[in-house]
Amino acid sequence: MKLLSLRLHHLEMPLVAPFTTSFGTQTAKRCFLVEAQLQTDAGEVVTGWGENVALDRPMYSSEYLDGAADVVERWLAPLLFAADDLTAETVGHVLRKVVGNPMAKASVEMAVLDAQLRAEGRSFASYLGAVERTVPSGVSVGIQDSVAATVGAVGGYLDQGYARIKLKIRPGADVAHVAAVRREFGDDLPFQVDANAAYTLVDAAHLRRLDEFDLLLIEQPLGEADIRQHAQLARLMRTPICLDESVVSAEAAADAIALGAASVINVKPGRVGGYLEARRIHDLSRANGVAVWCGGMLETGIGRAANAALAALPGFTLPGDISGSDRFYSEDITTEPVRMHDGVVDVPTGPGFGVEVDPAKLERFRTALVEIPA
Ligand code: OSB
Ligand code: MG
Repeated sequence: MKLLSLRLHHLEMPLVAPFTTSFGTQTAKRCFLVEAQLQTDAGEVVTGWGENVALDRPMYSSEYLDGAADVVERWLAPLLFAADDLTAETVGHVLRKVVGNPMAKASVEMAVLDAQLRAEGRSFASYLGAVERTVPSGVSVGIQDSVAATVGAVGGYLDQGYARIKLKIRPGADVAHVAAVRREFGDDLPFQVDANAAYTLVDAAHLRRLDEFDLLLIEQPLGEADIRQHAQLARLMRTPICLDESVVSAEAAADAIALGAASVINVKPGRVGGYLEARRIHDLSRANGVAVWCGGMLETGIGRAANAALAALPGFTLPGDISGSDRFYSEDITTEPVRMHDGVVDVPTGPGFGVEVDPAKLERFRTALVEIPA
């Protein structure tokens, strides 16, 4: 294929409620969608959509939204336009000289992949070799101001039918909240926590207090670079250690597994540089007996649809952060919102990612449209 045009649609969408993690509170979602037009070898012109998941502040990852847009415009787009024989599988190679910036790379690879699959009339799930038609839907619950509010928020999501609760924690809002949720909702609740790197190894004795609550896992207790320290913490705790921020590539996953730093990995396609690298991490983890699950970055209906297909691979044995559109948005940008029903989300079956951008909603939420010159 040959890339004909590349446009960035910058969006701002209000959240239904503020979302608080150990690194801050978010009240709106800013992101950009990548619209790529390609010409196939048969001469057909096809359009594909990608989504950039970088947050607007560099507090989850060093990559942040405006930086990612700049990288796409100034450094990735020229390489893509210069490629004569572009496929989703070669995007990574074409972009190899640009160091890092996985979220920027993932968003353009995603658009090329969607276009390629649409040209073939093939669904992303079929392309991946997905084996499930639905995937269990977990929800990520933000840090609340009080233990009572945490119990209330969790209860609300369980009433809706979510299959698994992930509670955000930070020092000062951890053991008491976890204990209350366990007490209120019982030992059978699939329940895990996410610290977003808020602790240090010095906190090991404190973190060990979480062991008695039989959590599925604790996600990223320590810093992004602390692979060895996570391995040390894993020897001190019974709760399985899951890495999120630290796993920025298949190589990082291989190191974490070899060092015993993770018995579970949260796979976020954006964080690792794209869906193809995400599948490589799935394959590697599966071969090493490490469980994976699909994380989320408050994606719109586009990213969530793609995540649902990824999570339908056989190694995704734990429920993902694949909640319905209404968990974060009163209105999504796709013609059909992602729906959680009976604790699951359906894996899309249509060509490409199987969802369509609604032009009216796109216009409503769009703050800027950038046409990148070829
Ligand atoms: O750590 O998993 C995380 C959102 C933004 C940044 C980091 C994380 C999250 C979430 C949201 O937990 C999960 C979702 O999109 O549903
Ligand atoms: Mg996380």
